[in-house]
Amino acid sequence: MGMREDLERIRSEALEAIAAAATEQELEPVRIHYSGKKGALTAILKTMGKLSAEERPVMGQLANEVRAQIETALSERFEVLREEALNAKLKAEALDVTMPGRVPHPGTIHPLTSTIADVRKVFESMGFQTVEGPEVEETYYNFDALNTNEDHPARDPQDTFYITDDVVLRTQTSSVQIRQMQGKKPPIRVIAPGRVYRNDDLDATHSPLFHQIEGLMIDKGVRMSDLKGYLEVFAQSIFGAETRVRFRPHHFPFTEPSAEMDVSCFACGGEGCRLCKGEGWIEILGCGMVHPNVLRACGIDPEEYSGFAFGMGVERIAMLRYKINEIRNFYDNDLRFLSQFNG
Ligand code: 2U9
Repeated sequence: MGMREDLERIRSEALEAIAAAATEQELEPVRIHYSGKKGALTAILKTMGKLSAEERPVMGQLANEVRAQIETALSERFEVLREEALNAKLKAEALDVTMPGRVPHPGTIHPLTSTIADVRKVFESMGFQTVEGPEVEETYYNFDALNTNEDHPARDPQDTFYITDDVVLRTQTSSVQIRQMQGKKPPIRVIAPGRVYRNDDLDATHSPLFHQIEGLMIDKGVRMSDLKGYLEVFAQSIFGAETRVRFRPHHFPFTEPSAEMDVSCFACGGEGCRLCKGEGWIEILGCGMVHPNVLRACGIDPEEYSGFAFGMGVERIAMLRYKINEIRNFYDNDLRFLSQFNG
């Protein structure tokens, strides 16, 4: 067979193979086979020496033409396939910039946390400092120092969780204030928010774990009228400027005299409604003048100093403010409940 036929065959086979390659990876072996250093064209050109003097330039020209055509076809095909691959990749990784973004879910402040924060703010603005203490507490700090002696019913295991004979889960945050009084000289103005524990059955309004905020102010010449003034400011800040307060006599071992404070109903203004059960008044907290025995237990002379104290249940305040009728809602971690509070 002549060289011309060989060159023509290579040309048509090469062009066909180039057109048939569907990817750059398929085209590369075609390039090596036809135009590589050890390829079919090179092999033919090596036999040029055997040609006659007349034939050599003619075949040389044809060979150059075939090589140029194959190389052009290769580079054009490479270009097309590269572009196809790029387009396919772009399509696969397509990003729709018109899609709406995903809304972040930042969570909300728990209603007990926001109630504690609001009460703190009122008292901190009146010079009170917020203090904390242990939840597992010695009976001395939880009971004895608070004038609650050995035979007081509050100490009964029916009412209190005992860890040992003289260690309990605190039943009130007063123990925090006892520790404060022992470590400091008056004047003292503190509030103590935190968890407390009582051996109560769980129902709509009671939980064996709940939260309290207690307050204490000790100085020279602190009187019942100071207690009433501070607590009225508190009530008006939390329940509204029109809120009126009233004090009813009560008994606590750690205060004397003692009282419970009611606020005029913030739902009906005192007319009587479902929230205040027709009373016009709602019980909010307990309070009183710190018992001389409690001051003495803390090394404070009751002849020189006096003070008032108060305590309130955070769940109760939050239930009234947010019109919640089931205490378990606070602890269930159900987002349908929690997400209704935005701070
Ligand atoms: C010291 C001395 C006295 C804190 C007080 C109350 C009255 C009170 C209850 C409210 C509802 C507890 O959460 S509740 O069940 N508390 O009525 N607490 S006076 O008296 C103190 C505190 C500290 C050193």
